[in-house]
Order: sequence, then structure tokens, then C-alpha cells
Amino acid sequence: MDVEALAPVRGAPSDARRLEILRQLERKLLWLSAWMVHQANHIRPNRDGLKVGGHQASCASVISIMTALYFEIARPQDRIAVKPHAGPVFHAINYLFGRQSIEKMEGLRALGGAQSYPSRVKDGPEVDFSTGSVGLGVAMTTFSALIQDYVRLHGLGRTDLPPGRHIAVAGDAELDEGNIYEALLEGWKHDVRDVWWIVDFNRQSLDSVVPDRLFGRIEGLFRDMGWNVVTLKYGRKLQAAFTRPGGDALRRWIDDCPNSLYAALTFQGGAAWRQAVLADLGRSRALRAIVDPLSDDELATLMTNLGGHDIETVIEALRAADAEGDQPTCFIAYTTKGMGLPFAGHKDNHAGMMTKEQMEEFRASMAIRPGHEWDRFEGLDLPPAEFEQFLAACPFAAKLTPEGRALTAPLIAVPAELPMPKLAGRKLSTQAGFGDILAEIGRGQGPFKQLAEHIVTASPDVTVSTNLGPWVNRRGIFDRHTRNDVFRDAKLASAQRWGMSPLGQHIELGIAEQNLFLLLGAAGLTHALTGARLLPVGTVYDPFVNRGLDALIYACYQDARFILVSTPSGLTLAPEGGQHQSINTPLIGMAADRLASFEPAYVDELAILLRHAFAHIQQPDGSAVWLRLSTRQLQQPARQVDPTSVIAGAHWVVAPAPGARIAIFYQGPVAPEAEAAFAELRTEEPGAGLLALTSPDLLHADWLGAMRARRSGQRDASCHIERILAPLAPDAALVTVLDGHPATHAWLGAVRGQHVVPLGPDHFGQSGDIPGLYREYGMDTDAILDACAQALLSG
Ligand SMILES: Cc1ncc(C[n+]2csc(CCOP(=O)(O)OP(=O)(O)O)c2C)c(N)n1
Ligand SMILES: [Mg+2]
Repeated sequence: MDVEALAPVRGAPSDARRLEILRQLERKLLWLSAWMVHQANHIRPNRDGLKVGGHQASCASVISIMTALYFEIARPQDRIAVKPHAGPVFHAINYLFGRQSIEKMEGLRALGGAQSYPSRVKDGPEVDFSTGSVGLGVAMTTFSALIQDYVRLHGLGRTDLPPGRHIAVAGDAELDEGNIYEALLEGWKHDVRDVWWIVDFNRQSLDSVVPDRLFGRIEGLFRDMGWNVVTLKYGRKLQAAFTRPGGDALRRWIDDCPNSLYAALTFQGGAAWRQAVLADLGRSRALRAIVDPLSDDELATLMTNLGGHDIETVIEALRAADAEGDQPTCFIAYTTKGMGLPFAGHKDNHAGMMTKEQMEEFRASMAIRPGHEWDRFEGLDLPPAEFEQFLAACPFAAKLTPEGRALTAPLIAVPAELPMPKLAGRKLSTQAGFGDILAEIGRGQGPFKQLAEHIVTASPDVTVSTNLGPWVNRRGIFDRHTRNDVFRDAKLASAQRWGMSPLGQHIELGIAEQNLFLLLGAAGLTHALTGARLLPVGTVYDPFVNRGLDALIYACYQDARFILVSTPSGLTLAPEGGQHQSINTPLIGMAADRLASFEPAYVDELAILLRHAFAHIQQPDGSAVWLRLSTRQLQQPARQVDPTSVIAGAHWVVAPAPGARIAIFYQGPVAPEAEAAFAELRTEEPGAGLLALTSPDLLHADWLGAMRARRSGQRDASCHIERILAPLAPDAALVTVLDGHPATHAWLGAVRGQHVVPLGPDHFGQSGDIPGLYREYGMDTDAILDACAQALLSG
């Protein structure tokens, strides 16, 4: 691929004809985005009376920025996160590029139509990053840039494709989200390059106008983190006015104008501007010479000529930064929310929508004929051929690959079995087993060479305490710059080698779990974004999955593929105390979409599941995988387990006799208590069964799937849990136990209408040892036996 071909050199922005076309494109995008929302709300039949919604004002404020970016600056290899509420503008841009259909746009916010907020999974290959939860899409670009560097420095990417820039078009309220600052700090530590955040600085969020004081701080924050900050405050008309006599006073007046007053005057229009400016500056003849000759409309146009609405200013700023190189850059582009629409500047305009009457006026001003609303050339004062030629010559329109901008990567072979630590007769925790297996893979020997090369690990300051240490010792820590391990150089004893280099394969993060999940999200999309396949593995303490949960769900929402290892978990981490004891994570694992969750008790199960995970995250119909592990050391059994059952979510440790009246089910590190209770139970109920649950998540999904299939006529559909339960008597009792919320298992009774006594903590834990805590929270052997007695009595 000829790199030059991806970035055709275009003329200077002052080229009058091009500017004229870009201005027409701005009008076109303003029209299409407003119409898309309007027709979804006012024209499409509404069956439920619910407001469909959409954000005409949020779209309007970002029109010039998006026009400049997509039709002038961006190249196909750039990866862009578009602020959620500019979804319709994004869809309209793709439409003009021939990459979006009218049917989809007509279906904005309808089932199967264009999504409210750009979605990788549902809007197709043009979406680089889904957005919706404000702040996350912006921060994601930092991590995708970091990962792009990682791929390049490891020689894993496609050498025929140029690296791109990672760009967020951000709403200003996104800068209120803490995750932005966590990402900024992490980005600074990793010296991330090639990131642009273009902030649509309309000084409005959802509820109101943003206080001025806040944003005085922003520039400094970015600069402190090594970013360049480019402020686009005024457009060319205002800049020209400022150079005239009296212009200084006008600039000072606008600079000092509080955001809320500026917004209100924008809404009110020219007469209000005149009154306000003259009230303060009317005595200045020079000022009057600027203001007096202007009609109300002209004055309003001048006073609202902010940098972010002046496409020449935007293009110039982006071009200049492009020429500067790869320093991360934040553009603060002043805009007005709703610019060009009747509610411009009104503080309540976030969800505001043009009325039918306003839309008719707007339509007339845009020269759009009824029935021609979607026509490509409607309302344009341009020969169609010239317009099409212009679009085809945009840098962004060039084909990155014959398949387009969404890439694919070959699969990495996963050997049939992972290297196993010696288990027989040993006491080992699943966490330690995980560390051992990964360290063995890390040797990169024989069939594990390729697998080892494609794994990238990450952890938010819990690398050593989640047993990633031995892997890191073998594969090194990633840094764009080589940095020595000072302790090692000084010959100070340490179990850890902490040298950093561009070839390291572990990305060490500070303690910010959202960053871990954003990184896993970015690394989990590399096959599509860079054409390189990474197998990302992230470790975190199980309770702190909650801390980064929105970013985890965000990563899964866009179908990122990674392995999450959360350990230690539950109250089994005992003396660490209540705050660290996770109760709800098994339920999160069940409820999270595109995330297959498992909890093994023994290391043989873990090895099967980890192997499965490396393969599953690569499958087109696969998903991310979550393994919940523990630090409790268990005597490892000498046995053969059936991998298919372990992966399906449950296997009989002791199969029940046909028609058995009771079975004990356990999940994870409570296995010894369940086994001890089972041994005792069997003295009275010799036919009882003992079941190891490895994934309520998969069992449950499989069960729902089978029921759905039967409802749609597939009578012979069945599922793993039904087959598992089949030998038991129809009214057999089930006693279940896990170190997590008992609701995780309570549903099992619904499969065949059986009585379940689910055990597990439903309150926060306390510090203690395992016997004490299992007793306190009703999960020890006696508690399981009591539950068996209760189940048998009431069964
Ligand atoms: C995490 C999160 N919290 C709340 C919301 C609800 N919400 C949607 S838009 C918005 C304000 C957006 O303001 P801004 O980013 O400035 O966008 P714009 O002004 O361009 O519409 C909020 C709070 C959300 N989408 N995500
Ligand atoms: Mg805003």
C-alpha cells in the first residue's frame, strides 16, 4: 500500500472553492442530522407514545468540527471516537461517503436502525469505538494509541499499513468524568503519542450551562500531563473585529461575559446582543463604529462567531498540530450548543427538538423540498459531479484495505493442552496455578512460542499479588523507552525483574481499574483496528471489578476480546476484610453480555478453562472471558475431568444414583466444605451426587437458549444443566454453595421445578480466618449439612 495514496496532499485551506464546498457540507450535515432526529420523532409512526429522542442541539454544535475532521483532515487509518450525541452527524457523514443507508438513518433509534450513539457492533465497520457512557470513548483513544505502539514495537502489525492517529471528538461535559483524568495520568506515564481530543466546548451539559471557573483549570491540567493545548476561541469574523479600533474592548467584553449570559444572549439574538454590548460599551465611538452598521442578524452572527464554528479556524488548527508531530493535543473548540437552530444557546436545549413549525422554517432556509429530504444533492448549490468528486478525493475516503477500514487478523493457534504445573498431592490455589501456567507459557517453548508472543498482560498495580510476577520475569515490562531495573543493577535481591523495554509484554498500570478495562478494551480490538491479534490478559482483585465496571461493560459492549482474571475473590480472602470481599461479582458475570464467566475450584479445571479462553476470545462468535480465582490453597485431586463439561459449566464429581433424592453443588474454593459435607451426607443418602459448578453463567445462558428454541418449535432442544440434572429424582433437593451471592444458584431450581437451598454470603464480610468466616456466613460443612437436612425435610 502506498502510504502517500492514503494522505493525498490537498491545497491550502484558503482555497476558496474548497472552502465553499466545505461550507455546503456543513449545511448538509446540519440538515441531515436535524432531519434524522425530527423524522424519528415526528414522522415515523410511534407505537408506544414514548419520546424517541435525539440531540439536535448537540449535533449542531459539532458540525464544523466534524466537517473539518472527516472531509479534510482525517485519514482512513485514523481511529475516531465520536461523542455519543453526535451520532446522527456521524451517520450523515457516512451516508455522504456512501457508507450508510437511508433506511438505517430513517430507522434512527428504531430496532435495526442506526443507533442513537455510534456502536461498533450494531452500526457496522465504520465505527472505530462505540460511545455512550460519557468519558469512556474519549479515554479509550489514549489506550488504543498505546496499544497501536505496542503492536508496532513488537512487530506484530501490518507493515503495509501506516499507523493512524487516535482522535476523540468529545463533549465538554465528558471532561467532568474522573476516568478522563485517570487516563491522562496513565497516558503521561506511558508517554502516549498520536492522540487528539477535540473538545466541543459548548459550555453546556445536559442540565445547564457549565460554570466558567471550571474550565479555567482545564488547559493547565492538560499541559501538566505533557499535552499541547490549542484553544479555538474566536472565529475569523470576530478576530477581524478585534483588530479594529475598539476591538480590544469588544474582546475583553466577550472574554468577561459569563457563559450563562453569553448563552442567553445567543438564544435571544441580535437585538439583545446590541442592548447588552451597548449598555457596557456604548460610550465608545470606536465600538459603535463596529456595532452600529450591523443589522441585528449580522450582529448576532458576529457575536457568535466562535472558533469551533469557523471551519477555516478549525482546519488551520488541526493542520498545524498535524505538522507538529505526534504530541498529544487537546483542542478546545468554543462552540454554541444548537448553533444554527432556533434554540441555539438555550440552557434547556440538550434534549430540545424543533417543533414541526420550526422544522418547516428550517427546511425552507435549507432549500429542501418535501419528499427530497434524503437526496444527496438536495439543498446544495453545487454541481453534483463536483460534489461527488470532492467527496471521493477526501483523504478519509481512500480505501485503507480492499475490505475497508475494519481489519481482520489470523488466528493464533492454541495447543490442545496448556502446560500444567505438577498437581498430584500438592496444595495449590487457582491463583497460583494461573501464575504457574502463564509462566510456563512464558518460556515460549515449542508449541507455545506463538501463543506466548501474542499474549499481552496488564494489571493495575496488582501484578505481583495476582501471581503475574513469574510471567513478567520471563517476558518483561513494556515501555516505549528502555529503562533499567535499578534494584537489579544494584544487585539488590528481589524476586521481580522490573526492567522495561519496547519488547516487554506486560503493561503495568497505576491503580485505576477503569484504565485496566479501557486498556483491555483497546487491546481486545487490535485485530479489527490494526490487523494484529493480541491475546490480552488482565488481572485485578475481584472486588475491584466493581470499581471499573462501567469500563468493563463498555469494553464488552463493543465486543472487545480479552481474558479477565479476578483474584482473590469472595470472603475466602478472609483476613483482608470486608471491603475486599466480593459478593456480587458472580452475578455480574452472569448478567454481563459478551463476557463468558467461569470459576474453577481446582487447577485442572483452570487449565482447561484458560485454554478455552485463549481460543474463545479469537472466535468470530466468541466473547471476552472472565475467570474468578482464589488464593485458598486446596489439595489437588488426582483425576481426569471432562473438558467439555468443565467448559459447559458443570461436571459431576460423584454422579448421583438414578432417582437420587439430593445433590450438593459447589462452586470455587468452598469445594473442601462441600466435599466434607457430601461424605457425611452419603452415609445417610448413598445415592446423593456431588456437582462441581464451573460456570453458572454458561449454564444459565444455555438453559435460556434451549427454552427459547423449544418455544420456537425445536422440540428436541436441550441444555447442559438439564442433562446434568436428569439422573436425579424429579423432586430431588439441591443444596448449592459458593463464595458469592447465593442468587447465583437459586435459579437452578427452576430448571426442573426442584427445591434449592442456596448458600453463600449475602452480606458484606468481616475480617477473620476461613473457618470463622465460613461459619459466620453459613458456608461451612455444618451449614451445608443443615441445609441438606432442611432440603430433605421440606422436599
Ligand atoms: C456516564 C454517563 N452519565 C450520564 C449520561 C447522561 N448524559 C448524556 S449527555 C450528558 C451531557 C453531555 O454533555 P456534553 O458532553 O457537553 O455533550 P453536548 O453538550 O455536546 O451534548 C449526560 C450527562 C451519560 N450518557 N453517561
Ligand atoms: Mg457540552
